[in-house]
Amino acid sequence: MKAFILCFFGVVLGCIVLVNASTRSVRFEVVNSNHTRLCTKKPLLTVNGQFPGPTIYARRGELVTVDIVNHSDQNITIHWHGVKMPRYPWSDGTDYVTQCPIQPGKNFTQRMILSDEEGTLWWHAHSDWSRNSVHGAIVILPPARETYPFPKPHAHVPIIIGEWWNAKVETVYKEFLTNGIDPQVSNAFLINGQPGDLYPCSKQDTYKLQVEYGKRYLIRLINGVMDTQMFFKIGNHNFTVVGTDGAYTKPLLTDYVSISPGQTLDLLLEANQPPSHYYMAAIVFASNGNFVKIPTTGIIEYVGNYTPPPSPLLPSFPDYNDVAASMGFTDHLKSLGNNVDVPKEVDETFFYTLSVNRFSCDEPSCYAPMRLLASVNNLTFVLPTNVDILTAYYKQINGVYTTDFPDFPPTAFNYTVDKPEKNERASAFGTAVRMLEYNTTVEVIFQGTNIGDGIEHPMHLHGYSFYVVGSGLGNFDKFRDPPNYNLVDPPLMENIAVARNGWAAIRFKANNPGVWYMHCHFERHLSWGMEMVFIVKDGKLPHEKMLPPPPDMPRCGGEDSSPPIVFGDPHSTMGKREEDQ
Ligand SMILES: *[C@@H]1O[C@H](CO)[C@@H](O)[C@H](O)[C@H]1NC(C)=O
Ligand SMILES: *[C@@H]1O[C@H](CO)[C@@H](O)[C@H](O)[C@H]1NC(C)=O
Ligand SMILES: *[C@@H]1O[C@H](CO)[C@@H](O)[C@H](O)[C@H]1NC(C)=O
Ligand SMILES: *[C@@H]1O[C@H](CO)[C@@H](O)[C@H](O)[C@H]1NC(C)=O
Ligand SMILES: *[C@@H]1O[C@H](CO)[C@@H](O)[C@H](O)[C@H]1NC(C)=O
Ligand SMILES: *[C@@H]1O[C@H](CO)[C@@H](O)[C@H](O)[C@H]1NC(C)=O
Ligand SMILES: *[C@@H]1O[C@H](CO)[C@@H](O)[C@H](O)[C@H]1NC(C)=O
Ligand SMILES: CC(=O)N[C@H]1CO[C@H](CO)[C@@H](O)[C@@H]1O
Ligand SMILES: [Cu+2]
Repeated sequence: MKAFILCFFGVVLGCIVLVNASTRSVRFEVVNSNHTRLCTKKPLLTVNGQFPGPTIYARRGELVTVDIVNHSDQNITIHWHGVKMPRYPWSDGTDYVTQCPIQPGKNFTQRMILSDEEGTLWWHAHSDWSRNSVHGAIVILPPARETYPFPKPHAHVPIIIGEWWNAKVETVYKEFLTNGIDPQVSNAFLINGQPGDLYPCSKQDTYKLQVEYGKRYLIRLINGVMDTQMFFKIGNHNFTVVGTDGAYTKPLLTDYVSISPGQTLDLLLEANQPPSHYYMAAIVFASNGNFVKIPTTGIIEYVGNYTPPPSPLLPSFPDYNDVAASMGFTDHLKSLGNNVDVPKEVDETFFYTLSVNRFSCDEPSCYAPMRLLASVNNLTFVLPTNVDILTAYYKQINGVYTTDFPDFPPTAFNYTVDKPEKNERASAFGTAVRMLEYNTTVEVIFQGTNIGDGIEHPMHLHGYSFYVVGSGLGNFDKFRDPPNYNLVDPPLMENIAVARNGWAAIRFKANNPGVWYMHCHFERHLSWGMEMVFIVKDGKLPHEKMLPPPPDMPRCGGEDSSPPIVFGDPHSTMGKREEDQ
């Protein structure tokens, strides 16, 4: 198909012309299916019964329509992580931000609109913690007559690092909400759904990749775990990083990577070692906290006749809390080209502090006197409950959100001081957005704080890729740091892991109108409120405006009136006994 015009619901202004593009169609049936790992059988929420879920293959610029049918007993939303969805936030799949959830027995047809993304992205559930098992890879190939900016791979190999709890994740999540502290630690990490043979009872549950000597493989690595960054290595093989987050990078030869939840990496692997079997393995990186430290392994098996050693050699990893190794890798990522279109001047500069807070509750309805929360600029985000922010914006429903999200923290202090005042650990509550005029150039400086003992924060923005122009440890210094920004070949990403008690600066041009979530991709921090929303207004020209919603948008009751939404009341969603919900 050479060219066609795609019209959304017959509205003339809602047409986009796709040249040399085609449409693909996929069906996702959300079901509960039984799966056994570590000798423990349990029901998992999955797409089509698969864990990990199906890989979507497409070419750059294509449209993929996905019919999502919810056969499960849970509310669900599906997000296309890293897909910018130009002018069409309606299919971004974030519950209570861009849509109401797809309820049991309902369906929703989502349009995954690819534009300039090429490489690896992924899709995952955004509701509660179901992304633990509801996820899969998105492989975006170049258009038919284009080539890769590196030698052509023989095969594409999606590798998803995942996580397994022996308990039902729904139960872990409920306990976490009730107890108000860190969740129960998971029992295993997984490579393509399998723990690998270093875990008990898992010899048969090991992912195997067969390779032919002399061939080249493009590993499309995705970190789908819930709460930690990961190191990944391959025994006896170095490899070349050629992309991250759906954009190509300068080739980077390395023997390990660090990858944060949400992030993807494209790794070119040459099968050029003596035919044998070798481990690929991933192990947790976390500067703080308690996590299972057994590596998850898969096996790379050369085809042919040879006598392999009884067990592959396990690659040696950096220490699980080696901050320098993790940051050192990420700092080496650069855009493929030079003089990229990073904004050289910015219209708006925001300084966002990221904190883990404490909420003291002494009312009779409180379950615990003290619980953990999280905030951006001291604001703990509270999701609306019976209408989503996008619908409220589009239909001008008042009282759902406020537009006063702060550009700076309410008070300046030494963010990374060793022992911040305990009584400074409280945060405020709100459903506040930051409005942006169309085409505004934006810089956001994320500042990790040591309130609540400091930890990494992998920050993710919907609707955009951003350039990571700078990062460092300690407090950001507005005089010392900006002159050192990389404005030549900064990496284009949608996730950036802000180091423990460190900072990162990103830039983007707000040219995608819509309602876009920005949040920490550690699931526990997201649940605790470490998130905010940008609303990017329409431009003047027709192609600068948001498209209208599809007719089958899921609803949850508050669309047609101005419901009384309670602000600043954490009890409405958190910290209650189950029987009170
Ligand atoms: C899962 O296993 C349980 C217990 O063995 C069984 O009752 C249930 O029907 C199974 N569910 C599915 C979807 O197969
Ligand atoms: C979605 O639900 C509607 C209404 O129940 C039904 O008519 C339609 O066939 C369903 N579509 C899919 C893809 O299942
Ligand atoms: C991988 O790179 C390291 C240095 O980064 C080097 O010491 C090692 O020999 C290389 N291994 C292979 C198999 O090329
Ligand atoms: C902030 O605290 C850190 C850690 O105690 C210290 O190294 C740094 O000098 C302090 N910065 C300022 C500006 O006081
Ligand atoms: C955050 O907000 C809470 C509640 O308004 C307040 O008690 C606390 O002092 C604030 N903390 C900072 C660091 O501004
Ligand atoms: C937005 O920027 C683009 C290119 O940078 C320009 O062509 C367009 O006129 C701008 N639109 C508005 C409304 O400023
Ligand atoms: C599912 O979503 C609907 C609509 O928002 C909501 O009323 C209901 O409480 C949700 N159910 C659960 C179990 O969260
Ligand atoms: C249409 C459909 O799939 N409905 C299912 C929704 O989920 C409930 C609970 O699992 C099932 O009983 C329905 O069959
Ligand atoms: Cu975080």
